[in-house]
Parts: sequence; structure tokens; C-alpha cells
Amino acid sequence: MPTPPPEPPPVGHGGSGQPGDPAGPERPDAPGPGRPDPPNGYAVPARLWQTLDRRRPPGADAVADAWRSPVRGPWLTAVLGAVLLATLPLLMVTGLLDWIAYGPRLDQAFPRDVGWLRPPVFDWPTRPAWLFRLTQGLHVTLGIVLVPVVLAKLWSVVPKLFTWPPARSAAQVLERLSLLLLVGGILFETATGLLNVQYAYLFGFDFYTAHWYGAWVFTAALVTHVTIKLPRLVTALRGPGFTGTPVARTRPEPADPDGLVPRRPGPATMSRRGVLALTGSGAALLAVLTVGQSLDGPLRRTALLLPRGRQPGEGPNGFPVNRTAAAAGIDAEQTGDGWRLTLRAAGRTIELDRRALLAMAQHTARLPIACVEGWSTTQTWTGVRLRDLAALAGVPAPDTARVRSLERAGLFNQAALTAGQVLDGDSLLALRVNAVDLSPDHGWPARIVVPALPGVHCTKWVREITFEEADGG
Ligand SMILES: Nc1nc2c(c(=O)[nH]1)N[C@H]1C(S)=C(S)[C@@H](COP(=O)(O)O)O[C@H]1N2
Ligand SMILES: [Mo]
Repeated sequence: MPTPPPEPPPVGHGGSGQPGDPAGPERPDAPGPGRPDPPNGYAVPARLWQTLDRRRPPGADAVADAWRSPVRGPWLTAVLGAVLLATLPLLMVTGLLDWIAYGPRLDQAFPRDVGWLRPPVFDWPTRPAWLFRLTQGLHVTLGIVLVPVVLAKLWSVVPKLFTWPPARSAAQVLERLSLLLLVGGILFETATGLLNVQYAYLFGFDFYTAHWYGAWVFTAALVTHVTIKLPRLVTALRGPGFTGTPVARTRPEPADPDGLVPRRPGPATMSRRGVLALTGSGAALLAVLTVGQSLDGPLRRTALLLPRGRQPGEGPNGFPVNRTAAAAGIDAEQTGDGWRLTLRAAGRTIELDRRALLAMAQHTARLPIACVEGWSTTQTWTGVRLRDLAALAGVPAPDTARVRSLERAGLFNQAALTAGQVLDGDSLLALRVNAVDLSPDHGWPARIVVPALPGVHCTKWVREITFEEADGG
């Protein structure tokens, strides 16, 4: 950012056109909202744009002039745009990685098939064990923290919604259409993401698929927008800065070709740095209220915005629960002495009770549960290695393992694991956590825990594991 000049920019200085003056500064050539380009500024078909221009809807000028803040202009929009340009790619990449982490290759219940919009996927690794905790934590936290920045950016350009005529060329129609997808896209992604984090499935469609399609629409619109606007952004940032200008000396910038500077600016009620500080503190507050959910220890108590983020209960089983046994319809009858784990492989079925599992070699690992909805926690799990169970079933080198829960309904009552996930030495059918038996809510009598596996696939109340060899062999 360029160093702020001691004096405000060269507009609105002296003369009759004080920015506080409702008449506004005199800028006869300004092509701002409501002031059309000269007739030769229309592209083909010129008649169309011209006619549109002449037929101004009643009140068009009044609406355009209702947005009077003198801080609106290329500089503020460019600063906010630069912040988003630097951060949104991280949001997009972590979202893409999360999608891949769900293992779409394995025909999971989620994400559903998205046709040709399926990216080239790779098998999600198990190392480092905190990988999904990181990508998912970044995605959710950043998505929440950027909300004030997105709102400020939209605020800075809102008068453009009311420009008349809406376009002066076919190219501009396309550009404005891409803006519709851009703004609609980010609002849609933010709304569905936040509702998902709150487990509020108010929308009647599948979250993962909708968020995925929305992300592509948004990405395409963003690439278009950045391609068109990058030169403007650079120019605005190279020009004089305003971070040193207090509110008393805040004046509008000179009229800009995009019409961001209001035609009739009102008096400044806030400086540009005030707007940035307000936006930044909003983002910082959200960060403070959010990050705790991704961290263990006392900071978890600060995660006030998250429904499952805070510490539920005490003791070794006192860590967040996604779905309780009661909510999943698991009754004590099913998980009592009569419970059996069924291992299936081609032509073979083995049943084990909990005692038999406890008699096998036990392995202990400290592994995170990283929930798709954003929170995560690391605990110490003990149980039987999945690769030992695979060997017992006669498939020491499985291609996939399919896990099923006692839970009958529910979207997360099954999951599929890759070969790498089954064979990792820390991948467990956990029977105990933090040196005590699993509680009913954490999956008693047995649950899956695998390094770097999305929490949603760490199936609880396991009933059956099917090991498949390549080619079903
Ligand atoms: N059977 C079953 N297993 C499940 C779920 C579920 O709804 N049903 N939720 C999953 C999700 S989304 C998460 S984040 C983890 C959370 O594990 P925890 O509740 O023991 O912390 O369990 C997973 N296992
Ligand atoms: Mo989850």
C-alpha cells in the first residue's frame, strides 16, 4: 500500500463544490451514474443502448443519488478487493481439497456424483494426521472471518446496482451478468456454508452438491471479474493512499469511469481508514469467536458461534459429539452383550464380539476428529488396527473397506475407506478413548478412527466392515 499523502486527494478542495455541499463538486465531464457517456460512447447496436438511456425509469437518479458516502471510490473498493483477492484463493483451494478428502471415487453417500464437474481426484493421504483438520479448519474459519470484508466490498460498490442504462454495449451486458453470478455466488456459498456449520438444513437440497456447484459458478465469475478489473485495482492502489486521512479531511476521489464516486457526495461521517478498521475488527471478532472450535484446550470455550464447538461434559469422553446415540436411534439392546462385529470378504464372514476384539493386539494412537462442520479435537484412541482385521478376514491388501453402522437412517451411517486408509498403522477400530471405554455418544461399542480422515467418515456404532479386493477378486 502506498504511503498516505499528508493532504487529501485533489478533489473537493476549496472552490464552490465542497463535498459537504448537497450540490456536490462541479465535475461536468464525470460519467458517473446518471450521467451518460456522449452518444458516440454507445456500442453496436447504438440505438438500443441510446433508447434505453433515454427511457430512464422514474426515480433512477434519486436512487443513484441516495448513496452519498464520500469514502466510496476506486481506492476503498481496490483495497477491499485486494484483501479478497489475496484470501479467496485459499478458501477455494481448501474447499476443493475438502471435496477430494471425502473420497468421491469410492461412491460415498456424499458427495453425490457431480458429472463432468468432478475434478481429477487423488486418494487422500493419511499423513500428516492433522491434514484434514488444517484444510477444513482453514476453510470454515476463513469463510466466516471474511464475511465482514465481503459485506464491506459489496457496500462499496452498491450504487452500481442502480446505474442506468444497465449497459451500453453487449460486452457490458456480459460483464454485468458475471457480476450477478459473482455476488449471487458468494452470498449463496456463504449462506449455505454458515447454515451447514450451524447444522441448519433449512434448504431443501443437498448441501455438499449445492455448495460444490455454487463454488464453480462463483469461481468462473471471479476469474472473469478479476481479469476485467485487475488493471483498475492496480491503478487505484498505485495512486495516492488514504490511510492517513482523518474524517475531518475526508473528501471524495475524482469521478471515476466506473462511477463508484457518488455524484452528489454527502459529508463524511467516517474516514476510509475508519471503514477499514471497522471491517477489520469485525473480521477479528469473528476469528476470536471461531478459531477455538479447531483447537483443543481452554480456547475451545471461546468458540461461542459454534453449536458443537464448546466442551460438552467432563472426563475422558468429554469432547464434542456430532450426533448423540439417542439422536441416531441407537438403543442399549443393540450395543449390549449381543453386539457382534461382522467382517466380510469375498466368500467369507467372521463375527467377533467385543471380548474377542479386546483379545486381539491393541494399538493406541493420538488422532484428531475433524468434523466437516468445522470443529476438531485430538484424543487418544485405543483399539484394533484395521489392517489386522483385514488380514483376519483373509484380505491383507484390500482395495477398499466399506463400513456400516448400527444406525439405520442417517446420512452418515456408512463410509468407504481407501487401501491407504485401511493399511495405515494408526487406523483403528477404536474400542476405548483416553484409557476408558467409549461412551455411547462417541460410538460404543466400536468406531472408526483414521488419520486425516474427515470426521464424517469416522463411523460410530460400527456393525459391519466389508473388505474388497481390486476387481472384486
Ligand atoms: N453412525 C454415525 N457415525 C458418525 C456420525 C453419524 O452421524 N452417525 N457422525 C460423524 C461425524 S459428522 C463426526 S464429525 C464424528 C464425530 O465423532 P464424535 O461425535 O465421537 O466426536 O462422528 C462421525 N460418525
Ligand atoms: Mo462431522
